[in-house]
Amino acid sequence: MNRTTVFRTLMNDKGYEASIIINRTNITYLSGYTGSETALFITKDKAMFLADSRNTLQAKNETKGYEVIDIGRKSLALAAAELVLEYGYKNIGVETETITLASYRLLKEHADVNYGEIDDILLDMRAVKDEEELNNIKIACDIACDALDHIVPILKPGIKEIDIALEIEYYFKKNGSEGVSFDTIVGFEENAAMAHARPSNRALKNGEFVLIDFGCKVNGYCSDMTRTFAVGNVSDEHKKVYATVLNAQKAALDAIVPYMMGTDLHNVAKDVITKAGYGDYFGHGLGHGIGLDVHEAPGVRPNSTSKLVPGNVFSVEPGIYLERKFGVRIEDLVCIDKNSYTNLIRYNKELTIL
Ligand SMILES: [Mn+2]
Repeated sequence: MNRTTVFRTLMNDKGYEASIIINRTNITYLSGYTGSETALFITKDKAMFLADSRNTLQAKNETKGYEVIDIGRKSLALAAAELVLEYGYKNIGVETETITLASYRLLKEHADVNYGEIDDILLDMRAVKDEEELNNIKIACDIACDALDHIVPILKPGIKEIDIALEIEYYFKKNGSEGVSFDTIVGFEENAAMAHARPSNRALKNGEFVLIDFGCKVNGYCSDMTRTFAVGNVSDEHKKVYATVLNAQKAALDAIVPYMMGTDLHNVAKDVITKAGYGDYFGHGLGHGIGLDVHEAPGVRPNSTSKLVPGNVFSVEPGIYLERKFGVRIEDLVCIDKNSYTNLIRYNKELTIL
């Protein structure tokens, strides 16, 4: 069954006669279209693709099973509202996390019916990867590992954070990926204590940690990995914190069982870090799903209601962040299968002193 058919069934089960899809990732996932500024109108028996003249040709080329409608100079919301009226539907699904208040008001003004949420249907569908999706993610992971091999030789005192980020991004585009899946994070020593450090002109010194968190895209699918390297003689505290993060990451990987709760997996890593005395310095969730978006379902964090089911791909990335000192994070991506899991990142994570 194709994705649009599956979605339609789930949408009908929720009581919606039609849905308006505007989220770019969801549009790509359902229709295959890779551009922007379009919408889908999916009913019980029709699948329509709304676009203006800039995008209609691309839509015809990339989509299958969709009737491409040229909306002229109308806004997408107005064109969708007119379809709601034309078909006389009363219950319409929308992506509440994506639609703007302005678009919602416009819909209500022109077609005053009930609009409800369908976000979870698509998040849950996207969370379970098919073989082709998984293969794209695997290739993206392999390219990222190769990129890391490529830049390790330049991790020497004097190099700047931005130089490393630039080199990784250049490598990605030169070696079969579409480019980065998110802005490359490179943090030296005290900058690594900021989980999402922006690469700066800070030059590397002997005895420091280098945290690199990065990923690329292949056919729209993201990879994401983090490694922390030591350059020269790092202190015992550096080593202790690194060992703690590594133990937490390994404990979490060992604990993965299909159908467990994401929040339980988070707690495995959190407990290791807490017992070592660093519980207050691991503030973020252990992991996140990944696919067409770099952050998607399932959630592997406190209070997540996600169950980790076969086909899920997510990160396992504990970290410890010591303000004004340094930070460590180690991140792999795993895919759950019927009995266990596969680690998609094949890259050394024992402490490497360069
Ligand atoms: Mn991540």
